[in-house]
Amino acid sequence: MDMRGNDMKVLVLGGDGFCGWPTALHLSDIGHEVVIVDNLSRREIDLELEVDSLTPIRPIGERIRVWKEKSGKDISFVHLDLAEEYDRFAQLVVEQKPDAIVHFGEQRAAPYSMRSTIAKRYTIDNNVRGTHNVLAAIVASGMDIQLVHLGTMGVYGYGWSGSAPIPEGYLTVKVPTPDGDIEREILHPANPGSVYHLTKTLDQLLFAFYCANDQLRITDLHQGIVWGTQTPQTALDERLINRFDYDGDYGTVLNRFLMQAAIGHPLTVHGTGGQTRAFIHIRDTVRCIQIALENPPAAGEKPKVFNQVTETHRVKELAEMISGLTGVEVAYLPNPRREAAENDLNVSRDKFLALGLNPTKLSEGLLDEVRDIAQKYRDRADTTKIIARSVWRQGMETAPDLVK
Ligand code: NAD
Ligand code: USQ
Repeated sequence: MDMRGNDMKVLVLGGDGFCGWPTALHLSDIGHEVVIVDNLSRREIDLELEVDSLTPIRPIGERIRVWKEKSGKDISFVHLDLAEEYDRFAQLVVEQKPDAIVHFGEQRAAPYSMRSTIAKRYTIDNNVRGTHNVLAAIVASGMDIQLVHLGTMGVYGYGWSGSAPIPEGYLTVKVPTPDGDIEREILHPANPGSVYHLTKTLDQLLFAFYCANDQLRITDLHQGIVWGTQTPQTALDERLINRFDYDGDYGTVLNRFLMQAAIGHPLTVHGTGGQTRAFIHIRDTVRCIQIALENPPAAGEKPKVFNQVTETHRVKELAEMISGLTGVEVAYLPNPRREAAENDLNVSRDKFLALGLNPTKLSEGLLDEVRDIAQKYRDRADTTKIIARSVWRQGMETAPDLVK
């Protein structure tokens, strides 16, 4: 099948998750044949942490039935562990003959990855083995299958390159030699801030090797923090609703602040709030995946890297903005993480814009999100799960509950 715009068969690994589910629906909506592969481990971690999505997510079978009812389109689901079930996955690839694989299927919370020795080992085993199994299965199939992987802005770390913009994946460096300087293009140095982020830097090396050795076609998307909940497809029916994490391990900063504002909980800034991070709305995430699929690298090219971000903000400024909109106070709490108290962040993001991405602005969507999601489902919140309690090193201090 044609890879540029015409219908493709796509395996969406991790397609039951926060980014994977709306992406599966978006790709199905625009005419691709979608197969979701997921071991439902994210739902099991909710049970382990005794938390639940703020939004009432339905079982995967029901989600898929409702999508068929609403759109007339089929999505299939395979319950499979990418890290543990290599043979089944390799067989699935041969049977399904996908044109492309989109890989979201990893443990993605930095605090969860730091909470215990068990969680550190699980995150490394799950993510690195899973990614390597995907690559090995593509090679073993002998087929030309494009891989799009969700990486993270956190592979670059914060502050490494001073005020220079963070490039899209690669850096040109001068190497001094006795015969004069030579120029080389290298992967941007890795500077992970958690065991989770470390797995994404290891993934990058796996991709570089398999592109060079086996001529695989791989795109690595260095995504910023995703905010928002719904896409046009997940909003079609309440039974298609996307998950919304607000707890101290899986909740990400902006969605946490929006939920906290909706229930009148002080906004939980870690430290001074001088941390600057990159953001993207979930509606733009799904568009970026589509654009990446439509613009694959050629065989033999090194991995194609896009910075998948639309805005950068300081945590403190986000808290002040939401406090100004809602009147909820800002709390400055001990930071449970080891991270720079302050950093600037200047990110190159020209590639997606050049390919037609029209970003959703944070300033336009914040209040809708508070009203339509956070306030609507506020009664489902467990306020004892809000404070972040996973610490980067034993003995670090965390805040007490601030429940009002
Ligand atoms: P999520 O936890 O909601 O979804 C991940 C999905 O993968 C879950 O459904 C989980 O059950 C599945 N999964 C995990 N391990 C698996 C395995 N071994 N086999 C099969 N399925 C497995 O996470 P998300 O927020 O949707 O993130 C998806 C990807 O995007 C992750 O790789 C993450 O690193 C990346 N990302 C997320 C964000 C964000 O803000 N959410 C930002 C940047 C990058
Ligand atoms: N923070 C607060 N208060 C909170 C929660 C977080 O001040 O209540 C701070 C954190 O200390 C950190 C920043 O906000 O400085 C971002 O934290 P986060 O939990 O929103 O994001 P992070 O841990 O970086 O991870 C998330 C996703 C991960 C993805 C990453 C993209 O969980 O999967 O890879 O965002 S990025 O940050 O660009 O690397």
